Amino acid sequence: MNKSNLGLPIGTTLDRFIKRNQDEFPYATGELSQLVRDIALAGKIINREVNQSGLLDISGGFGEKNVQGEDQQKLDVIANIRFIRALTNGGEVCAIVSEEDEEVINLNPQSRYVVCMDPLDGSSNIDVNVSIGTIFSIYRRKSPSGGPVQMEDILQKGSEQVAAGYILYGSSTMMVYTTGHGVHGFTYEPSLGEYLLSHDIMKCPVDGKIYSVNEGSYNLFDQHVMDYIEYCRGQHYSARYIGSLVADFHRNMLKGGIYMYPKTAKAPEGKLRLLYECNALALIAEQAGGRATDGHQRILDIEPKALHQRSPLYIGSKSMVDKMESFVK
Ligand code: AHM
Ligand code: MG
Repeated sequence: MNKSNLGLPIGTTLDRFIKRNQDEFPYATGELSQLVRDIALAGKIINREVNQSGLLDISGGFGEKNVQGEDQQKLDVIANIRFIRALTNGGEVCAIVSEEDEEVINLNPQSRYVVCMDPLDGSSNIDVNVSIGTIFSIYRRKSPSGGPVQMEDILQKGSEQVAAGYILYGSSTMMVYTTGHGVHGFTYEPSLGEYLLSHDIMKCPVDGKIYSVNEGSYNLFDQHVMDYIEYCRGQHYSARYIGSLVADFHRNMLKGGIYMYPKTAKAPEGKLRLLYECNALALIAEQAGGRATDGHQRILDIEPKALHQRSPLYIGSKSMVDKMESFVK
């Protein structure tokens, strides 16, 4: 049987993996590992609903707009409800920041952890049976537990994350997470109802030949971004863009590539949200040996000023991100 680098065989359940690696979880009181289990459970429920989205009356628009003024899909809303419920029942979280909610959601004030999440990202792909994902970041609150959650608990830099990850609803469903000790990937086995270790120590190739960007917006990008895209074309790199951040990121992490969402003339801060889209993937990228920047600064060093703050994002293989940055200078 294949053994993982941590000494656990490929196929080990997520639960057992977490128990055996309890010392990977900072503060090791069991609360954080329980929280990761709660998120994994919510992911199973979302997975079930995503898989039925062509059958049940849950795809299509919800008829409402979210805080960003974007149309909400029914599954966006459903995923948000499922996650909030799982984290409420779990009791390990004092506050949630969600893409779908304008304000902070306050939960158990006795708890020590804050979760920032995009319950279902890439939602424009739901109705067309294309991969989508959940993204989550976990922070330890700074103010004492028991009291009200403060903005300093919420607006922490990405470098303060104690754990982060994503669940990809793709050709199979996978949960990928880090607690700052490497990146581990688990594939969901639906007949068992378990996530099984499939990718133990995930490493992003240092270099790659894939670039992922919405080239339809080419004329709206800054000159240096256009120049870098020209460079990629000149190198005969492959263009691969799903329009689901988790899926594009995951492919590039496995195969070597760069994902870019630059600022544009229409979106001067970029489109993606720092707290619940960029930071989690930036931590995963770095833990896998890759890089993530806004073009000027490491994503994980950005001081957030607002819940739904946006940031440009360049993320993936280290040498490709380095090269892109050399065009900025
Ligand atoms: P969402 O949170 O509304 O789903 O938007 C985020 C998504 C990313 O998953 C994806 O990479 C990007 O938006 C695609 O945007 P565009 O259609 O502008 O290329
Ligand atoms: Mg999103």
